[in-house]
Amino acid sequence: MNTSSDKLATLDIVLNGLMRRYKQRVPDVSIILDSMVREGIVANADHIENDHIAFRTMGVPQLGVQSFEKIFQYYGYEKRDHYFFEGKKLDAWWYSPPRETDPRIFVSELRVGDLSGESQQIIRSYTDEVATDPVDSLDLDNGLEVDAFLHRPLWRTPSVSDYQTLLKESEYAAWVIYNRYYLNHFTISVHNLPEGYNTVAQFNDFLEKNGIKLNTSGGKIKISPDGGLLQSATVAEMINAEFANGEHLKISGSYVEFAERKVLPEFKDLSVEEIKRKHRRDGFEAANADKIFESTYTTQTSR
Ligand code: OOG
Ligand code: NI
Repeated sequence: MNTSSDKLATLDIVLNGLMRRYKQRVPDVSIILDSMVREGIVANADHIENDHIAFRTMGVPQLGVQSFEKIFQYYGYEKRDHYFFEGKKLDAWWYSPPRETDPRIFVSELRVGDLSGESQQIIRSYTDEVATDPVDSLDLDNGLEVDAFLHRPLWRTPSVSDYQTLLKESEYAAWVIYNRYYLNHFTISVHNLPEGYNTVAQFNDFLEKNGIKLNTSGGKIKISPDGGLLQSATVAEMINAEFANGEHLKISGSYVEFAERKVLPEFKDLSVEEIKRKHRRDGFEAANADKIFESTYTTQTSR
């Protein structure tokens, strides 16, 4: 019981559950994966490396990152750097995985206390329904229970008017009040793809040829100051969401991201076959992330 191999098997169940539902919610995922197979970029979609996955949370005491992270730390993820987004009122951390083949995890949290009194009151009217940290009562050895938890409502279905009030002050707040712990995105690693597709610039061309709409905030390619991490993202898919009292509204769902991690200067002489994940630029970049968050913002989705 609870050996590390049991935990990894449970982690697989949780990750597979996340990807399954995410594919159902985000039609761009299948469009992209099918196009990659059709064009011969990969023999089959299982060969695609998932660079990282991302979640969003509400920063209130019984929820937020301190609650959410316990799930993945239990399976062997380790907390790494912190990022702060002043304008968007967010904090975020990334977590390195137990196996090289697992995705990194990026978890952000809304600094609820930094919002206006009205928005705080709306958010707390929902989050107060969760009396105690729900992760503490989860059986983390039960992958199906954790999978169910990640996809079950934490609070009542929001009203359209609360959603719209939040949207005006914080698009992130509105996203979380409706979408909760649904996977926000998964990320295709492009650097191990065949020549012609193994840079974000080339992969963006391939995506646009296949009708995929990219996030343009700060330019289509977000580049870290050290030049080692290049990212792009699709614009979130709109979902016809059902709100309280049977009202419907088209809102942002999830999106797909693409990452190119360059080999670090100290490993530049390794042959292609020798290059592993540890030889490439790791972690994230606040300035890139700041623009990627906007994949679900109306400034991008209404373009
Ligand atoms: C996360 C945005 C940041 C990255 O890779 O830097 C990000 C989000 O939209 O929740 O994904
Ligand atoms: Ni990301």
